Amino acid sequence: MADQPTREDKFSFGLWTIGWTGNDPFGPPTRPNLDTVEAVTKLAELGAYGLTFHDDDLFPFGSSDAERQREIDRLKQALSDTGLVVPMVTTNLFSHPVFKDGGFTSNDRAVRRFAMRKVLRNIDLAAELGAKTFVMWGGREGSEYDAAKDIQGALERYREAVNMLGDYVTDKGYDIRFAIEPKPNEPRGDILLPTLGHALAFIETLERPELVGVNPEVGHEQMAGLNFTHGIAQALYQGKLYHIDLNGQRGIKYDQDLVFGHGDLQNAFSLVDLLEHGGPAGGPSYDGPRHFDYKPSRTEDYDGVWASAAANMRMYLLLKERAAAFRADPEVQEALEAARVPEIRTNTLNDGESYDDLLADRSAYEDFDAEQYFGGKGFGFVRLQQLMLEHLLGAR
Ligand code: GLT
Ligand code: MN
Ligand code: MN
Repeated sequence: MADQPTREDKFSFGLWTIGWTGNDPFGPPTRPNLDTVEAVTKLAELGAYGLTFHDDDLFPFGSSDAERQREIDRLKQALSDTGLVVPMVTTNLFSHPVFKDGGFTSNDRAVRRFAMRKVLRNIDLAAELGAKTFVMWGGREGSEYDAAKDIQGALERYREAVNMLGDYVTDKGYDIRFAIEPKPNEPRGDILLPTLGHALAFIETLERPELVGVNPEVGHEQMAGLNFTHGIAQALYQGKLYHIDLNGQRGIKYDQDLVFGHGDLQNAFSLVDLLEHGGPAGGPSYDGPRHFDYKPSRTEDYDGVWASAAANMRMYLLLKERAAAFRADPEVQEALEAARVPEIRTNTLNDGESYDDLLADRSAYEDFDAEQYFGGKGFGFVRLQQLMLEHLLGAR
């Protein structure tokens, strides 16, 4: 059975996750507020290594400088008492009414300038606390009505903001990189940079693309019907997986933010396999925080909240153990060979082969028997999938 979580596992939680009190569009909170110090203490006890937060999670919007400092000092004390770290910080540009049409891309220029200032102030705090990643989730950057937003203009303003932030951390000498978190919709009808692919393409238009990567969330890609593991593989391939939000989602519907693995379990398995092993042929794996961005269900009291926090880490460790067993199984290795999975790593052209050489190769075309693929040369992918599921179920 999987081990207990330790600091080396790099599990982190958003203060807004365990601290979510259950208010949703249909009803008020079902739990009282969670104090930051208690959150830190409890997470440390459970084996997490990190806490992340939005500015407004730590000190309410509009706090005086003194109130803000008091909460920062309480957090710092709790961190030094427990050894927990703050690997990532993010800014709330979505809750206060001022951001009802977004922050960086609000049609209202004064709001955009206010959003920039709010983020700059929070970057200073992130640097002070030693955070290395600054997440940007543009939940309100979007629209409900096509005529209401000049999308190309909005993308220009998004770029302007991120470019300015890149200048800021560079000039200040901060060791901080940015991670854009895509989401297709909710709370806006349509959100800008809706998927990982949109975000990766946008990043290449920036002045300092090396400072900006992605923070994909399991459920957000799955809300768009996409395969999260495929997206993460591409982000790793392009060297852009700067952070990750782990949780669970069951199909294309509202953002469920379930415990990791409590949604699409098969995709969670392949994800952990990828993060831990870097894909079937090795390749870049991920060594950053395993960050859980989930919501303890509204049905739970605080015992249930902490049980759900522990469940996220346990699911990850169980899947890691199952994935290792899958990779180590000789029958799986043989099935992978039979399915020709490793062959994708062989160049399609020979070393130095030109298109002229390919055109001259009769075995590639004139003498190639395409008909043998009818009723023959099956790939055996189903057998491989069955073996994977048997490992997932603990049947092997
Ligand atoms: C918000 C959102 C999350 C983001 C957070 C970062 S806040 O709860 O639903 O997916 O990661 O801003
Ligand atoms: Mn979510
Ligand atoms: Mn998230």
